Amino acid sequence: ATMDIDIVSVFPDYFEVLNLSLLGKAQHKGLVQVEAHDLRNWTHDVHHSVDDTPVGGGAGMVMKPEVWAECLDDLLHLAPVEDASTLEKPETPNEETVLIFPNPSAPLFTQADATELAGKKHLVFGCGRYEGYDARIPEYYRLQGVDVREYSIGDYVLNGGEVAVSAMIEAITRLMPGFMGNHESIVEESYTGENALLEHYQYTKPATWRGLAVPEVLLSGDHGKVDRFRRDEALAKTTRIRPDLIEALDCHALDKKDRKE
Ligand code: 6GU
Repeated sequence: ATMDIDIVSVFPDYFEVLNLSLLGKAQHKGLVQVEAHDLRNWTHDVHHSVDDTPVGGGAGMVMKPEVWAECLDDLLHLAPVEDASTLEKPETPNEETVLIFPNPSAPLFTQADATELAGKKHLVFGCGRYEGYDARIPEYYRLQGVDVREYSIGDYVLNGGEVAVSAMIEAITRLMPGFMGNHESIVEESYTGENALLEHYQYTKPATWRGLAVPEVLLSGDHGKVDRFRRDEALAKTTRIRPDLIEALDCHALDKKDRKE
């Protein structure tokens, strides 16, 4: 299965980084095709303006719906609708394509979202800049039957969606079959599965380095003991730094030995 990713931004050059590293290789292999588009290509005025002042007042600028819609109609192969207020939102949106807007005021993007999106054929990312985008843009495409998502990547504010989109694309594409050589390392990593703990600490050789020793049990060759040690460590570490993940754990995800204290 291959995936097409379109990104719309007023800084399309930012996405040059996606040609590097593993994603660059995946593109070379034909597994993913990523294309970054300049939103200003869809403007008609001499100033190529993409934003305007907020209705109702306030600071900053808001991205205009007209320019975004001309661009997104092209990328989604949709004909413009004159009066979208008459449209009934379809029960089931299109399953192959997802339109995604990074937005600091949206639900958090999680590993579960990345896993789901890794199975899609076509992803379109619309990067907002400045103080945001007109709320009728996602609304309009939902009414057209497009699966529209808005995601934040964390509780902090970035200048625009570009960094958030590259983070989401990396999280999604690395889960595509054939993207990574080593599938085990995906199965075992943090946030995956019904048992979402932080990963245990990792060590490599030498066994003692600058006076600091690797935990003895890891050198024992006893796989049962090693598994138990790593599990206990992951539980303790998660309790300490991400108690919210422990709260969210399905109690069936804990084994009998986990419960002892
Ligand atoms: Cl998705 N966008 C922006 N501008 N800031 C963010 C974010 C997104 N997620 C966290 N901060």
